[in-house]
This record gives sequence, C-alpha cells and structure tokens, in this order.
Amino acid sequence: MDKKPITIIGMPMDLGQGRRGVDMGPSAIRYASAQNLLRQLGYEVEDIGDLSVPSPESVNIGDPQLKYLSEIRQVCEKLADTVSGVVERDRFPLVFGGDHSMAIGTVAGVAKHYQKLGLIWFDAHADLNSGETSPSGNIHGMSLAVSLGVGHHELVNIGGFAPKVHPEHVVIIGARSLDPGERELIQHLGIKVFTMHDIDRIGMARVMDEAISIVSRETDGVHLSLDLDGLDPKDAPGVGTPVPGGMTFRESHLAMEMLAEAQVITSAEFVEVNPIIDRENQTAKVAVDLMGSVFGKKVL
Ligand code: B3U
Ligand code: MN
Ligand code: MN
Repeated sequence: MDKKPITIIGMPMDLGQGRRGVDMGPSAIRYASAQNLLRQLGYEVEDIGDLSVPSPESVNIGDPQLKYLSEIRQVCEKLADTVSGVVERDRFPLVFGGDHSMAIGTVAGVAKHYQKLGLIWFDAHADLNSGETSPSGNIHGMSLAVSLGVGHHELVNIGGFAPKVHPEHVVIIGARSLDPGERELIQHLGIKVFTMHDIDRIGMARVMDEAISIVSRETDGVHLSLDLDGLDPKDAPGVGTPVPGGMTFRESHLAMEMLAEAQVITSAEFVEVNPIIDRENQTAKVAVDLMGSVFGKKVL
C-alpha cells in the first residue's frame, strides 16, 4: 500500500457549536499518541501545530442564526489554504478538531485539487442546515450543506469556488438526528444517507461496500469527515451533542478497516472531541484507534 507522508494540522475550533471544550480536542488527540501510532504503522509524519482560532469571549456572536459567521469564515479560509498547501506538497492532510464547522475549510482545501471529490460524512447528524433552517444557529450543523453549495454566500464561496462536492459523490453514515429542513435537502439533492436503521438492518459491512462504491464512482479523491458523535455515546462520551443509539466501537472499526482495504481515502479529519465532558480521554483514544484502522492497522 502506498504510504503517503502525513501532515497533522490542529484546529482548536470552538465557535461553531454551543458547548465549550471542543477547542481542546486537538491536544487530547495528540495526547492519545496519534503521531506514535502512525509512525509505528510505517508513515512519515509531521505535525505543523494548531491554527490560531479566536475564543468566543474575544469576539461578537453576530447574527443568532449564523453565530460567529465572520470568524468562522476567516479561520476556514486559513484552514483551506493550509490543507491545500499540504496536498500540493504531495502529503496526506490529517486534521484534528475542533467543532465540525471546520470541515468547511478542510473540504475547500482538498476540493481545490480534485475535480470530483468523494465525501464520507460519518456523523449522528447530517450537518445540512442553513441559517434559515437551523434550530440552533450553530454553524457546525451547516458544514455539509455549505460544502454542497447551500447556505450563506460568505461560507459557500470560501476558497473562491463553489460547490466543493456534488451530492452524488457524498454519503452520510450513522445518521439518527435530523431536522425537518435537513430531510428536505436530502430529498431535494438525492444524497445517500445510511441511517442507524440501515446499519441495524443490513449490517456495517454491506453499508460500507455500498458507501465505498458511491464515493469512488467517477471520483479522483475521497475525504473522510469523521464526527466522533457518530459513535454511540457509550463508546465516545466526550462529544458536545451525544445521541444514543449510535455506531459501536466495532462497527466503526470495521468501517475504517474497509476504507483502508479499498485504499480510497486521500484526506481525513477527526472532529468534535470534547475532553471537558469526556472520561479519561476515552474519546480521543477512540479517535486515534480509528485512525489506526484508517491507515491500515490490522490484527494479523
Ligand atoms: N442539527 C442540530 C444539532 C446538531 C448538529 N450537529 C451537531 N448537533 N453536532 C443543529 O443545531 O443544526
Ligand atoms: Mn457533525
Ligand atoms: Mn454530529
């Protein structure tokens, strides 16, 4: 397997959601020995540190339906440039978060280099809201919509082009909490969603077979955006918006192992780790464990 050198980027982002602490996610993931594990797996790894993100206390919240819009736009532009630079250097961008609004920047950065980017959105939520449909005004619930070109123009046009991905190349895995506006957009755009019902019914192996065939059909790269709240809160308690009935530790591992076998992933981010509400860094450890599987760790 081609072991492209990895560049780690930390995104201590706390502006896109309501519960404090997710800005400490990148540190928690580093403490869980991400770099060591990747080196043990035979990768060359560099960590370029954290981007600077203002704290909510130092800025104005702005429009309550698009909280911290201007700050999120600025830091996502910066993240997009950084990620794009990593791809230009022929390295694999691996981003640690941070709330899921950061995906607007990550996806913008990678999409610059791929005509047709596949996208796996591993999440309890669909993140398909806009300022008009959001029940919270939190931008972390809008990042997939923005990447698809739906939402506020300042976010949609980050990186200077839109959309970043097309609905036929996107799959959502693990969904179990959707808002009415998100259901409508899923219908309207025809996005493939594997809900927890589907995973229960046909099993993770079949879900991943189908998901991999969708994201790799006619695409030239695939980004994995993994929100730790996709897992069941029993396995990943340190997330801001836990939703019961999620993917187990084993199901999530199988999903990552199948992605590794298929050799389709060209960039990844692990987001929404909140050490403040975690237990002994369990959620960051799970993130690192899953990362191991994404990068080819096997039992035998
Ligand atoms: N859909 C809700 C809740 C939510 C989205 N993402 C997370 N929570 N983590 C919203 O606010 O958009
Ligand atoms: Mn999310
Ligand atoms: Mn989520």
